[in-house]
Amino acid sequence: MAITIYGSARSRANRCTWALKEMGVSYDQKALTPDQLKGADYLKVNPQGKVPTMQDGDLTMSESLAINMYFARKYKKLWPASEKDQAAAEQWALWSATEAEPHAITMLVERAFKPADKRDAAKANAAEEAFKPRMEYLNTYLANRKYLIGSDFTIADLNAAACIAAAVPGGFKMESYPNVKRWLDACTSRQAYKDTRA
Ligand SMILES: N[C@@H](CCC(=O)N[C@@H](CS)C(=O)NCC(=O)O)C(=O)O
Repeated sequence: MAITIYGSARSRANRCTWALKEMGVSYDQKALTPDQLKGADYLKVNPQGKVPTMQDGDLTMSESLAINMYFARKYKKLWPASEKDQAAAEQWALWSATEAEPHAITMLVERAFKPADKRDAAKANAAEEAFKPRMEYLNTYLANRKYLIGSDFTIADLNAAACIAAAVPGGFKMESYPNVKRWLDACTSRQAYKDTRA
């Protein structure tokens, strides 16, 4: 039975379809209108009324980064081999979700998504200031590394890049963090990423 991903390409569902494309796994994608997102039918699938949700047989999951780690384990793709590196992949996913993404999303929402007259510049600027030390940390970490774990692109890179990339259309100047920029460019120039966003 095919995997179903609920959520459009403009939502966080695109990071799950990015992972599936990297792994060569087919899927059905169901985009939802705002009404459907909060409608009774979808609330039975995900009572939070959020996307993405993933269904694989009798398994229903939310949380995009956890969904991607499920895929990596299940298909044995992009999943580091050693227990130590698997722990690092989980560490990077949690760091991305808690330390990086909230600030990146705030910049994106307050500088690009909202209509111009509804944007809160002070909120966006505060998010930018909070994001800077996180990018400084990542920039130092990546100084002598091509990817986050070992020498190959893994699910850790995919999850972190998906969260951090949102800062760029949010007006964050990644050029000030050259190692992050090099790494992010390497991740987002992958064909599967481009296909997901096409
Ligand atoms: N931590 C969740 C966040 C899910 C989330 O907030 N998704 C947004 C779309 S990108 C959503 O469904 N928003 C609708 C709402 O909050 O009502 C994840 O990574 O999957």
